[in-house]
Amino acid sequence: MTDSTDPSPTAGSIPRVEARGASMPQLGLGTWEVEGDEAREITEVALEAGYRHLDTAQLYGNEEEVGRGLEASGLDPREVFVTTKVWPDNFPRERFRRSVEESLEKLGLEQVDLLLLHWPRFREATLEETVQELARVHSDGLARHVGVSNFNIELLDRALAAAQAPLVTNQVEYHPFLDQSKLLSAVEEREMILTAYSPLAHGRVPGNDTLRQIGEKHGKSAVQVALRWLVQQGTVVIPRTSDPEHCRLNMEIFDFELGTGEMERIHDMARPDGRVLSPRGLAPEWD
Ligand code: 1BO
Repeated sequence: MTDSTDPSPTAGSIPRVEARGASMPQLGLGTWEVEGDEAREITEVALEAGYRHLDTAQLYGNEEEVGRGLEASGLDPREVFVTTKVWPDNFPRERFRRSVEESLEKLGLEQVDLLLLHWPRFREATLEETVQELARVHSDGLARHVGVSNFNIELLDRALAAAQAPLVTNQVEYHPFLDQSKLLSAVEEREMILTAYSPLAHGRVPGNDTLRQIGEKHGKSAVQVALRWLVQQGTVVIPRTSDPEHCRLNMEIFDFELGTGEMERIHDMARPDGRVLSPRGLAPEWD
């Protein structure tokens, strides 16, 4: 590992998107299902490669390892945008704040950059009560920014109406096989950012012929084309990987541009059954 006096040549090359006072690096490292030493190691690899955005969650069970990777990178934590998410079991008031404090302890941080409600499941606390708890930890300084994940437009509007803090993002599944045009427009109209998780559609992207053909013209892979298609729509993208080479290659998406026809050709790949993640009991009625 290099130390902080020897930054990667690509550090700082990732564009940022701004909304409601937040400035998010447009590419982040997704860490869902990356655990233990792998999570620590890939965090270090990503930061050394130039990533400055890490995405974790209470559910992932890897906040401690992500925090250790961040510490081992030698970077000033203020240079890295860290997101975590509160699991619905912790939405009730008596558990919410304590759970966020535990997340911070595991991450080794005094504050996260972004704190999200992970899924819109409101059993013991209403959406409105939960959003108020989110706003409270924001105003108490535990999170610089707050937002939601997996919200449909109706839930998003209820959250915005209840929130006493700006909600900066809705983090949802988005990739070429899923039409998210309605939600993306709604998020943009509300001056928020859409963060795209599962951008590689759980392995469906790499072997796709259309993406490969488009990539050949640009000297890029199908994966890089899909990621580029997402960032070119103004979204933040958080591909998950535990493979150091993939992690580095996922960064090489800011040196080429897809034409209008290519963008449309990829939009046309969306299918009604394109969604890969919709857990029963957690997922809302999708738009
Ligand atoms: C239950 C799936 C979580 C992905 O963020």
